[in-house]
Amino acid sequence: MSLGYLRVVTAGESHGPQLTIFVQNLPAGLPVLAEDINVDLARRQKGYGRGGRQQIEHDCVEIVAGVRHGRTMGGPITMVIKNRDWPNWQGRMDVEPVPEPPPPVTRLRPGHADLPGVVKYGHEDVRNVLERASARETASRVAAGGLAKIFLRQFGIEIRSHVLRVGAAKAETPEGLRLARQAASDGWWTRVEDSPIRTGDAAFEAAATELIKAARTAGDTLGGIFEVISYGLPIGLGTYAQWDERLDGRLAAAMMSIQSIKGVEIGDAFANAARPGSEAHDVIDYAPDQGWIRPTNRAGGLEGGITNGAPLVVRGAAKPISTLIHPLPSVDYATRERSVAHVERSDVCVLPAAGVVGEAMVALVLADAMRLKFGGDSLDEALANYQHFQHTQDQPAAPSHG
Ligand code: EPS
Repeated sequence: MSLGYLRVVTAGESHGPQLTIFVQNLPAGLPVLAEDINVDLARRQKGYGRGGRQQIEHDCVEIVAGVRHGRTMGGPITMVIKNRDWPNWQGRMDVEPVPEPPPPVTRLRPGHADLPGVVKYGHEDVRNVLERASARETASRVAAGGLAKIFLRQFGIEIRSHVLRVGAAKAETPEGLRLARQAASDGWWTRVEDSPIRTGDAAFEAAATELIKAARTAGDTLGGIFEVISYGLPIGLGTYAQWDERLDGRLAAAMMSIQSIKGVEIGDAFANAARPGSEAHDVIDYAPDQGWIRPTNRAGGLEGGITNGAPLVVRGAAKPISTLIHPLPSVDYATRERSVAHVERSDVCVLPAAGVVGEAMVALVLADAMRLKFGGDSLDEALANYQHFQHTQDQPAAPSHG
């Protein structure tokens, strides 16, 4: 992924030996410990509705380049996550030719990359598609996003996520959660981190758990919606000046690139579409001791493609994942005869994990926007530039006598 300035490349197959992650253009001097990234990798692995694979994996990164004695040096950072499932796939996923290749996967799964993937790349074996299309790759994004979060934390920026919907079940969220980082919300976020659905709403947690249980029994899967809220952002990230530098567009692209995510909402986008303008926008106020005040945050923290100082609110809608234990009608790619889709071990609902991946993608976009705005080859230089800009915000413009 190439954003404006940060570069992130991920490599690796779901059942290959390892995932490899490159992140380029973070400043030198950033304090980075593998254990800080591992916290997020563990959060991504939790959640009710995952399949058997998560019992096998215990994701942790090894940082192999770009960091010395716990600080970045300014060069590309390279990280590796070993696949613990790899030994079970030897003979089937070897890099070298094998004397007896395994039978190919040929029964196409509707909704997966299987059909367009084999046609596009000229493969005979759907496994050559599904190994890379797999959402296993999201572990790499969480590792890259973990670095971005460490960078953002230096500026007091904090990113949270929770699940708003699983199938037909919907969460109720507390008043004020999207208005500012408030101590009153701490209890909510603690409950989210402890919840197997990643919600603070106990009734929703129970309803979602029942729905996932029923879907598993039926051999079915469930989608839903998660929300990522970023607190502590300065005014001024992104720009209206060029279409492809608007932050809304970059966030939407990053979110839509997550496997299974088919819709993105910023702030109250869909509710605003049904409101008159007088009820859709956030009025502006100012107090010398508080700065700019927005009593509502329907815009979700962005105006004109630029952060406006309010929390950034981004939602992702996930389709139900496409590997069904009770498979849909399909066609065998080798024979072109009607068949049912290929079945392999998979998850029933990935919403809790998807929110953690969403945090990572938002973190990467925001870290990129911070790098573009404040620059700096070292963290100290970036912080000094940031503080200078924030200081200029504290000064009311001189009254005009013209
Ligand atoms: C996935 C299928 C399952 C998931 C996997 C994504 O893997 P497996 O085929 O090994 O059971 O568990 O996600 C992960 C391994 C992960 O770490 O998130 C798929 O087809 O997308």
